[in-house]
Amino acid sequence: MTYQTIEAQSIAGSLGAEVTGADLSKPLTNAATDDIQKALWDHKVIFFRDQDLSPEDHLRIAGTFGDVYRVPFVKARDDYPDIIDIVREEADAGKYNFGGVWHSDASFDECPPMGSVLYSLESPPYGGDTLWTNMEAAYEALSDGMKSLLDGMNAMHSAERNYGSGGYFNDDDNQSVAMDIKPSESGDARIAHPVVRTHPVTGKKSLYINPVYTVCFEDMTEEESAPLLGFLHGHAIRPEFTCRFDWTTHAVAIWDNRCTMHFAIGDYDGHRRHMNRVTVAGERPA
Ligand SMILES: O=C(O)CCC(=O)C(=O)O
Ligand SMILES: [Fe+2]
Repeated sequence: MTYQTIEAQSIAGSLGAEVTGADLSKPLTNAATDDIQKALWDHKVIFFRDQDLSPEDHLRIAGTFGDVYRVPFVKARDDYPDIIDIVREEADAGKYNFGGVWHSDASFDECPPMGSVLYSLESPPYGGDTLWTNMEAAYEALSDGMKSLLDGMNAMHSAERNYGSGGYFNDDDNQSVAMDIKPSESGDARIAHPVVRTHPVTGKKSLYINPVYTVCFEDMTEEESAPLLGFLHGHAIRPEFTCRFDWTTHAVAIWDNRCTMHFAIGDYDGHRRHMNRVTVAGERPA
């Protein structure tokens, strides 16, 4: 895969590439914008290091992919309502860790985000890596019988376990020190999405379930759904489908939220980690 203005070096066999040759603090030429988009479709998550971004730069990069998605339940920055601060303080040691479970962002929404642009403002001295997994590769590796079974199924997604009225964040013991996360009754809603979705740009099929927001298959109980969902979740995070990014301060990750899951590793107790995220709106999964 070659590009006119950038180079992309894979960091793992299945997905993820580090991109060089782009200065994201400057408005991008049309050719550079096309290249970066193509690199994202090719690699599903792309990384840039040593980028000195203002909030305006950050918003402009995200804007090349689409409209901003306002993240529910998580309070945005006061000065930039389209940017969320993702912070884990020293005092969050041993508990709170935003994104510390395999998930696809906001799959509980009717139209979940297309992707995100995540920027590191402060990386801990060690740890705090993020993992991504390739849900297209996970789908491809299934047997023909399993593929045709799943092709016709829907699953129910909900924020209920995290942000619902009985969810994790409704417990005072689970509050973040720095982030303001507001559970509400709207978090209890459920929405059906296809278990196998087709990417609107590449036309490729991928698994679209995740262990946080997918509660059951449509028209089945949670108990009935758990064995197959459990198998699929374990299958989807087989190490060969994943990549791992070791953040450095001022690095950027852009991921396609439609064909990946990710996991933020909270293994840096006693240190601070601070990220900014701009989320890009997406379409209804089909
Ligand atoms: O902090 C991270 O590495 C990722 C957290 C997360 O899940 C997200 O920003 O969507
Ligand atoms: Fe996330």
